[in-house]
Amino acid sequence: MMNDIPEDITLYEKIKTCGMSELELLAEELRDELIDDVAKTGGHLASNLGTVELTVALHRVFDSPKDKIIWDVGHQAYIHKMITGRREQMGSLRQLGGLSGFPKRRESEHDAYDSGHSGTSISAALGYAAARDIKGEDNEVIAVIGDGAMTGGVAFEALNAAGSSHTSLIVVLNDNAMSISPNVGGLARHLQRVRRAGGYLKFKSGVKKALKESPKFLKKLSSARDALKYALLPGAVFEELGFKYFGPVDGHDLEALCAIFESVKKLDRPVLIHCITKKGKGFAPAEANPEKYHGVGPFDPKTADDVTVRDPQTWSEVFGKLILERAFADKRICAVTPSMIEGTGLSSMKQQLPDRVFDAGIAEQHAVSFAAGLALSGLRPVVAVYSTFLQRAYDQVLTEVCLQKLPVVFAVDRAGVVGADGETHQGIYDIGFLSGMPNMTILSPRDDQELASMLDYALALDGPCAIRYPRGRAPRGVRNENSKSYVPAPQCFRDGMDVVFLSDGGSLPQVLDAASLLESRRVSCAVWDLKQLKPLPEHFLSYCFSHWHAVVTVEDGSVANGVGARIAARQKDCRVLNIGWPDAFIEQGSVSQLRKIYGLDAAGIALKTVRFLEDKA
Ligand SMILES: Cc1ncc(C[n+]2csc(CCOP(=O)(O)OP(=O)(O)O)c2C)c(N)n1
Repeated sequence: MMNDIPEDITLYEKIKTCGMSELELLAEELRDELIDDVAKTGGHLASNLGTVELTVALHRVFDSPKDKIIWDVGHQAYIHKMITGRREQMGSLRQLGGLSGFPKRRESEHDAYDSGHSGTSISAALGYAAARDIKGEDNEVIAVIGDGAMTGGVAFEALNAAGSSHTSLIVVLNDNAMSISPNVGGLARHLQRVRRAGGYLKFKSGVKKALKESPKFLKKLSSARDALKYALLPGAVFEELGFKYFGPVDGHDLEALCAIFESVKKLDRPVLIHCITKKGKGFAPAEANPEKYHGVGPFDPKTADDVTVRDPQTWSEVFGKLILERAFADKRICAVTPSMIEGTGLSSMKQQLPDRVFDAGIAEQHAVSFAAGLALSGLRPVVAVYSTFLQRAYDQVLTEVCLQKLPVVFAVDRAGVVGADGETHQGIYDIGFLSGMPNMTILSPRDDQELASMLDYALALDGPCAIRYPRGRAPRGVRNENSKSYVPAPQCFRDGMDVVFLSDGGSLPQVLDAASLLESRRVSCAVWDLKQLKPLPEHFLSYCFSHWHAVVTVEDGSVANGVGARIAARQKDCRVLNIGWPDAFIEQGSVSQLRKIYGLDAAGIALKTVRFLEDKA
């Protein structure tokens, strides 16, 4: 069909040179290929299906890598990867050693900014634009941000700064009305009103009209009635912040997108182009259920059936059931989550007790301060959040929750290495940063029953408590009939003479297997589950240091500032080895592959221990 285009030119060049109807066909071809690729590897399917035309149009009009395209979150940049020379490698997406599921500067000069966490694209773009101005260069800078990501405080901070910067900067707002779940908040409502009003900006003429109107129109506002009318106009909120607003634009109409992008090129001011897209576009199951297809494992593209064996019960599911039961029993209990209702297991509670579940938007800082307010008013908030995203709220946890010793429970999901999402998503820093917070208690359950006991314990505490548990399958434990009287004291799982392992709950299965391996090599190992990682059990540690010559700590977290490092700092005469993830960024791969590479599987732990015991110096 691409009759005018020589076969051997790259996709990138084709996009720049072909006719509009070929461009449309090309977009469809890429969409089909994307579905087949993601069906094999898993990934952020629905978000990428929604940005096919947007991405093709951006590359048609702008000149990457000279022009900088910055993807917010970066989970929607698959088509960008295909266009910029990585089409053949899509089969390796999110695999060990393969393409990242997010933009990575080391992968391509077309990836202007490494991302993974949301809301930062406008700030980074403004930085690029300011540097361009200082250096006297003339490239374009474009931030592509979703309506979900726009709910984060950092995105508002950037809009505030960019709007008054008078510099040339293009923000493309990809509005599909969805975060992972339906988007929330006042801005989402404003955008919804614009969408419902219907009608898309008709390119060229519309752009010219919009450009003419802006300043004069504002001056013309004389009466309160006019001002009110203006406030209801699409994009008024962005105009007030200093952006020239264009939209809404049909985000699947390639011709319209190209025309608008072309028209705003070289405008000497910040502009915002409001594109309306459909999450999951072009794949019926994803259009019907964009939440499910936001992030998927491998599936059959014909039947849409999941082809991976599902974990029988995940930690998130266990937490979801437990919090719902507790909330029914105690009216003070409520859940807060920064846009992770589904991922943290809160969907049932949201359905059954909608008034007691708060989706804060992708706004971790707000979620934590909001929970602080709930706690001060006598409620018992549980903030359900992934370890990696809790990083965003470090200060609120420290200087608001911990300083005021507020009874806020943090259900820290995806703690430890998470796998395919790679560096930006590994939950290996929370032990380190939470340990430095006075008044904080940190708990680490080993199975579903212990999560129940720990949740009850945390809900009864007179201060903040973080319960951290990994991604994936939760082992089944023995039911504790007395869960209300539970105390998280260290528990012995195995006795031995030569060395004692002190483990967190997440590493316990590997540690017990390592102890068995070592036993077969005549190394007699004791294994204790610490359960509580802060405060540390001082008496018990003194006992360990006097009873064994060698202590090995194992944790599913970074060794830098981890629980092991704190234990090692307390010893006097005893040798201590800390095993955990190295003080580095951990790449993508399956959790078992990564455990093997970094010596955190049973064999690796056994080997490190043997070397440590042999090295008596
Ligand atoms: C700080 C932070 N919190 C949470 C997430 C998890 N997350 C990834 S994508 C996403 C939804 C993004 O919605 P939107 O920007 O509208 O993009 P869409 O997927 O709808 O295209 C969320 C909550 C994240 N990446 N970063």
